[in-house]
Amino acid sequence: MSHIKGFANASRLTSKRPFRVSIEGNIGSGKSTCIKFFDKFDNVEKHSEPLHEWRDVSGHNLLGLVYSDTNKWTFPFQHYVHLSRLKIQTSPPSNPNVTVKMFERSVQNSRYCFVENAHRQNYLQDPEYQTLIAWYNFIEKCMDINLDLIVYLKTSPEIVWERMIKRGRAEESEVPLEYLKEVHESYERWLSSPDVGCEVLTIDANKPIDKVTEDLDRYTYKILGGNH
Ligand code: DGT
Repeated sequence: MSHIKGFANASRLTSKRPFRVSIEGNIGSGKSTCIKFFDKFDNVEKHSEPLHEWRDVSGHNLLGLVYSDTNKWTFPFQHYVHLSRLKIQTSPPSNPNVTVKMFERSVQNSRYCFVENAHRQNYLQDPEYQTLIAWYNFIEKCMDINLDLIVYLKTSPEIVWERMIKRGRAEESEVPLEYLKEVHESYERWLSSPDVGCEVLTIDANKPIDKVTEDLDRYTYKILGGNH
């Protein structure tokens, strides 16, 4: 069942910038398909996860490295993810017609989902974790990184694990179900917290894609913040 967990949105500091929507969910939850659904709206600027950048940081495939030796490479990988998300989230709109900016995952996701999980699982040592937090806190203080809405494509780890294996992305070939359970738990903790900072629209993404699309259609007014 889909539902909206909401409260007053105090995060949109300036009416000048576009409405910011982050599409969130576990690996294989269907975030890219969800973003494609909004292709038909000219006023929506869309950003998929910049996997191509993570795969070629001056010749280094950071995504591949993090899965090949998670303890060693999580620290630089999260740094890079953080930087690329920050660029997407805060860059000015590409043209004056843009009133909504939609992106796959957010700076907040990096901080409160993946970094928290990495610390809990000891993929990040405490000094590394504290360094990443210090960066996040500084940026949060100095820049408007606020979100206006999170669309949470909620799934069960078993279902997304099957999808992930089926799509056969090279870097993910050895990712165990256990990891998807960890990421799921981390999402649940973050998005059920009273401090999440914006409304969360939860969509049941275990369902087949046509059913998810029906929900996206039904909630378009909400997802675009009335800008359609
Ligand atoms: P979708 O459409 O929901 O299947 O999403 P995709 O396939 O476009 O993206 P997804 O969720 O599979 O993410 C791409 C890969 O990047 C995946 O292996 C998880 C990884 N990833 C993304 N952000 C982070 C992060 O902050 N930390 C870590 N460790 N991995 C991340």
